[in-house]
Amino acid sequence: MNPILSLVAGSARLRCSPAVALGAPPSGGSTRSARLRCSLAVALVALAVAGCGQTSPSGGAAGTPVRAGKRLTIALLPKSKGNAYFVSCKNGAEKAARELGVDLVFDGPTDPDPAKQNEIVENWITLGVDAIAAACENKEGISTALRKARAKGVKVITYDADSLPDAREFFVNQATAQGIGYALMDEGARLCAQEGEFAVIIGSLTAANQVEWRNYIQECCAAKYPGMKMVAWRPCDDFKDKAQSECTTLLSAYPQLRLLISTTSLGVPGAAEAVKQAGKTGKVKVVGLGLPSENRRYVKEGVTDSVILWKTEDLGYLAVQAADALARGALKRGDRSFRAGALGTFDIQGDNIVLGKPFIFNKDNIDQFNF
Ligand code: RAM
Repeated sequence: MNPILSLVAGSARLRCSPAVALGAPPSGGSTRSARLRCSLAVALVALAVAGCGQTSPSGGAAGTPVRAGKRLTIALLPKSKGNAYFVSCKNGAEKAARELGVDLVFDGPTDPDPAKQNEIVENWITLGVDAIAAACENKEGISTALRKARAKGVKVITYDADSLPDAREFFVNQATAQGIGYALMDEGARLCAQEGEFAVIIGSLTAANQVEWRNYIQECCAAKYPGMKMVAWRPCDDFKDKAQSECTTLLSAYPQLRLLISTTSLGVPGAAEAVKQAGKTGKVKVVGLGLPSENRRYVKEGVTDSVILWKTEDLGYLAVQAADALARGALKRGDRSFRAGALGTFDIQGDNIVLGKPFIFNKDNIDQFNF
């Protein structure tokens, strides 16, 4: 019997969502052609799995697919399991696991904690999972454990936030770092009529995604908005309360501040609460990467003007699809595209499988989204 806790019943009814076009708003509905694509994808997956049972090489050493015919276990590591962003990724991951007939294990630190992430990976190596998909709180810190997993034959991908490149096979990236940084800066500049000082809240200093996004915000500002200046940036370590207190301090230290940008989802409601409590609603604009559900209230009150994000369920879905394909030998370095079940086909840029462009939610459309 598989010793690993299975969180997902493989026989659950299949539910498919339409393919997400790059740059198109995340869609919740279903179309006839999407259903057709979905059925075909499911049939192809079934055929691939059946074929795999007859022809795949056995063994699990690094570089070879896992034992043929075996039910796979895929482990999904969030930065923290209490973060609604990763809960939403998990929902999509469960859907992919159901469709693929794999067991999904979801575990992570309760709060962001890189040491705890390492412990969990070590545990998964001992348990013998087939693949790990990790969102890395500390890029360098987790890489040793992920390399060890690979050496033991576990297939490793990262999603959301990358490790060092040699610690994983692919990075399932939500959008290009430049696309995200520029989208945040462009939206912030638009809200301030391209004038004034702004500050940035990031997650942790060691998270690759956060630091890269902040760098692109700065690059975009220098290239396109001479009237704007980043006067400060602070980490909040993915705690909403810390983001709020950092923003409260920034608001009094920089009385001319016109804009707060948060690159972490926890920071956006934190920044909004600080602005609201300081009585600066409308005077200091708030924009960031946030979930519609966590920001709806502030968007409706006019504290936060817009939040930007990708469809987080799709990110979890894509991560599990990629981990499964890698474990079955159906995805290899050098591939130029990847078919991810009901979501359709994605480009592979180098070793990045890219989900698509971020989307902007504002008071006119935020009620259409429930994640
Ligand atoms: C936080 C995390 C995550 C990031 C989102 C936008 O939840 O830091 O890595 O992608 O924000």
